[in-house]
Amino acid sequence: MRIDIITVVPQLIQGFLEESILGRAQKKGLVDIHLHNLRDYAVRKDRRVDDYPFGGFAGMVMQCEPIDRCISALTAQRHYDQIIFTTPDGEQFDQPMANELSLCENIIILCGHYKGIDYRIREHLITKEVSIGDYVLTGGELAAAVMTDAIVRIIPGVIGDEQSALSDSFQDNLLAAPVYTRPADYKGWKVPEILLSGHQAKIKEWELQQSLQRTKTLRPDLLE
Ligand code: 6GU
Repeated sequence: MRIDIITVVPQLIQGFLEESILGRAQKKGLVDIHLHNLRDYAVRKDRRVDDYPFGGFAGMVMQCEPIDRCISALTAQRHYDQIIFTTPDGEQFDQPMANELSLCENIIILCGHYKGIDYRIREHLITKEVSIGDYVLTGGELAAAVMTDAIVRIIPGVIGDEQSALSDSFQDNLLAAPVYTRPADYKGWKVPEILLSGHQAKIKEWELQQSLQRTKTLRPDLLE
């Protein structure tokens, strides 16, 4: 899978992509992530990519031309399954959307910034508008990082033991059961006896009951 991220602040995402599981996934060739600095596609000498809004509103708006030039340069080279724009008024990102996007061959994520982007880009080039929750961020970079992380970690081979991506909270609409490691007794805080029993069938049953109980208590909406 290939992910192209377009932003005016690539430094915000760069370090995040290079570390840990995402960094290893790229080194292993399981995903190919490219950052594009929108300013490289600026048409003005000062490399600015925004301008005053028509109508006299406050703030600045990202111009059509740099975005169109950047997206066109990419789409001339390969087909993209989705051209995503990050925006607080987009469709809410969730696990099913991450699952669906992880099956794509190529996607573009355009990070929103400033007051917004010229609406004609959204009308003519964007195929999907996504928000990561009901709050406002200064820019779409964190949203792009969140989406990329959630999409890449479920690509087969990215997480060591493939079982673990499937047993996540939300993957089956249930919250995950608690986990423990050594020591079995820490300052008198004890690990549940059943987990030390070695009885795999009973342990599985305990895990499911814990998941159901935690979901019922913490996120009853997931059971509806
Ligand atoms: Cl995708 N962008 C911005 N700027 N704020 C957000 C968001 C996106 N999702 C939630 N808040």
